[in-house]
Amino acid sequence: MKLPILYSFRRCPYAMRVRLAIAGAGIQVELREVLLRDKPLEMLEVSSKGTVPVLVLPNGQIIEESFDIMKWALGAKTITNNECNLVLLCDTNFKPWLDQYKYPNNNKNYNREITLEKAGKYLNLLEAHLQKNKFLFGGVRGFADIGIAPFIRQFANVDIKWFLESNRPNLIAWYQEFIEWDGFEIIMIKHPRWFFGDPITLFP
Ligand SMILES: N[C@@H](CCC(=O)N[C@@H](CS)C(=O)NCC(=O)O)C(=O)O
Repeated sequence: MKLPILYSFRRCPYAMRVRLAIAGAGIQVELREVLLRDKPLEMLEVSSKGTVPVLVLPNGQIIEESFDIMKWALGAKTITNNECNLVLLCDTNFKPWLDQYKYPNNNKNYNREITLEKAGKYLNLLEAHLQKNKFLFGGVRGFADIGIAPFIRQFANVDIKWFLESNRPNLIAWYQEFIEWDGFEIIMIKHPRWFFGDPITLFP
């Protein structure tokens, strides 16, 4: 049976959220681990925008946004508007501040205080959700948790001391639960770079 093909990069948070959704949904795909600075032609032929993740379905349909791949995997009907909005806010609002924070040398006007204040607004919003429930929208890990956690992990890793000492106990507990979760470990298993003609790598 032909499987969907997932072009992925292990450390990309967009690809991580998609691998979490695929594994969580019990779907199996053919994984093609790419090198971002030398992307395979086979991937660029199906998705010229050149970002990972990209999913190629057996019927030839291409899904090239992580948000849409997550929805495909988990079933759009199971996801609420509130969950979607919190994930979209991560992508449009939080991620640009995360990039500034990760790569301060890319912006000569970089200001750490302003960046932390702006990113902190989104962290505060997550903290408010997590004061009510263990996960962002209830007692069970869902679309928003897996869609957002890889980005919070990246943020935390820039200055883990600052993150763990910030006054957001519920967010910190949620982050720690995520990084220690078996489901996260599974999607972070290392796979060699894919080349045309290689035997199929199944994921998960
Ligand atoms: N909006 C895209 C963003 C994906 C994205 O930017 N992925 C990065 C890696 S984390 C990428 O492929 N960048 C291209 C490059 O670095 O050449 C999505 O949600 O799938």
